Amino acid sequence: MTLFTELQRLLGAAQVQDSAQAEALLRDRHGRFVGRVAAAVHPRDTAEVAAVVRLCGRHAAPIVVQGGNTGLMGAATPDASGRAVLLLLDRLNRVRQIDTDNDTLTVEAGCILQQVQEAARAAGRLFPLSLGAEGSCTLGGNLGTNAGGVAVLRYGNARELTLGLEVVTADGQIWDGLRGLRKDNTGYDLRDLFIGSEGTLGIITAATLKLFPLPAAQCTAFLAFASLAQAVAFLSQARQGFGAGLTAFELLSVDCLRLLREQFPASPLPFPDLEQPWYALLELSDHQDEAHARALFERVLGDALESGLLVDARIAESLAQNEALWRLREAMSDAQKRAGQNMKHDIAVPVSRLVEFVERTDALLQRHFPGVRNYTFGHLGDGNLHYNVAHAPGRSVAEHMADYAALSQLVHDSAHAHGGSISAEHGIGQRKRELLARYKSPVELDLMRRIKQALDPRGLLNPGKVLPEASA
Ligand code: 2HG
Ligand code: ZN
Repeated sequence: MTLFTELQRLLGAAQVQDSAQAEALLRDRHGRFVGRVAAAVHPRDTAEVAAVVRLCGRHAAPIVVQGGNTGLMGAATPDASGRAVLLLLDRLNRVRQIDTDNDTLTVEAGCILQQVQEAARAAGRLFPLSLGAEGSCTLGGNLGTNAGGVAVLRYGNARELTLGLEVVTADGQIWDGLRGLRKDNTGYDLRDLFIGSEGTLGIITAATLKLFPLPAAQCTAFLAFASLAQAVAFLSQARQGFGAGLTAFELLSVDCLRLLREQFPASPLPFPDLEQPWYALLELSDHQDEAHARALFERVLGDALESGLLVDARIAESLAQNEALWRLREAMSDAQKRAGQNMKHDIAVPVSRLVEFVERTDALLQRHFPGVRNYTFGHLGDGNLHYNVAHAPGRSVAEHMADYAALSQLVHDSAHAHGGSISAEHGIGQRKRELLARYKSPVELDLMRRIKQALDPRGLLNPGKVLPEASA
C-alpha cells in the first residue's frame, strides 16, 4: 500500500490531501518558498499525530509541521521533492484546562493565538503573547519559532510564557510534559529544547501556559523624538518611571510612517507633519484604575517633555484612538508587502549598542549600496529591530533583490560585530540556515547537531531547516 492510501486509512479520506488539493499551503505568505508534498494531513488528536509519525517513519517520509503559515523564514514550507508529509494541527484546537488558582492554561497547538488570548480573558486573566499575525498564527507555530511580538519587554517571549509541553517524538512516542510548575529542577530542560526548534526535534501538540492578571487600565501614546539616542534614553526613564507597568515600546522611523501614509492614506497619522526622525508607540498598563494610570502617564511624559528628551506626545483619548495607534504599528508588515519586496533583517543588539549599530550600518549601506531606503522599526525595549532595506529610487525591486547576499551579509555582520543576533524573533527556517555556519561557533553548531542526532537520528523532522548543511 502507498503512504497516501495508508494515511487515508488511518485518518479517513477527508483528512488527507494531495499536492494539488493542498496547493495554498505549499507556499509561504510572501511567496518566497514553494514546495510539494506526498500528502497533507489533518489528524484529530495527539494519538493520531503520533500514529502519522510512526507511519511516515515506516515509509522514511519527512514530516513538515505547519500552523497558520505566517512565518517569514520558510520553516513551514516543504521542499520541492514531493516526499514530505505536511502535518496540519488545525483540528488540535481545544482548550484543555484553565486553572485560575495556578494561573495556567493548557491548550492544543492548533489553537489560533487570538483564541488563546480570548480563553484567558474569559477566565479573567491575561495571556500576553501578542503579535500582528495573532488572528491567524497558531500557538504551535509561536512555540516552534519562540515568537516574540510587542509585549516581550514586560512578559518575555513564547519560551518564557510556557511551563509545560506535550510533544510527539521523532519515533512517534508521546511525551506528556504538561506540568504547570514554576519550579522544577529535575534535570535537563527538554521543554526549552523543543521551543524554538522549528519542528526539527519533535512535534509540539499542546502546552501549559502562564497567565497574568488583566490590567485595570491602559494608556497609550505616540511619541516623537529628535534622535534615536533620545528614544533610547527616554525608554530608560520610562522603565524607571513606570516599572512593570511599561508593557510596550515600539519604535518606528519617520520613513516607516511615510510608508504607512503612502500605503494607507485613509489612516490618519498622529503627527501629520512628520518633522522628527523617530517615533514610538508607548503603552502603560495599570493595576489600580484609570485615574491612577493617567496621572502617572502624564507625570512621566510631562517630565520628559520638560527636559527636552521628548519632542512631542499624542495621548490616546479613547479606546478607538488607542486601537487606531496600534493598528498603525501593526500595519507595518502589510505596508511593506504592498510596496514590494524588501530585504528583511530581524536583528537584535544590546539596547546600549543600538544607536551605534544603526548609525554605522546606515552609513555602510549608503557607501556600498547608494540610495537604498531603510525601514527601521521594531521592539526597542528588546533591542530587536526590523532593519529592513528597500530599493533605491530608480532601481527595480528585482535589481535590488539581486544584491541580497552581499547587502544582508553587511547588515548581519554589523549586528554580529555589535554583539547581536541575526534572528531575534523570526527564527531560522530555510531562509537563514546557511548563515548559522558564519555566525555560530563550531562548538555551538556541533552541540546543535548532536542534539538533532539524538532526538531525530533519521533526520525526518523538517529536514533542510535550521541546521546548515553538514559540510558548511
Ligand atoms: C513586526 O514586528 C513583525 O511587525 C514583522 O515582526 C516584521 O515585517 C517585518 O519585518
Ligand atoms: Zn517584530
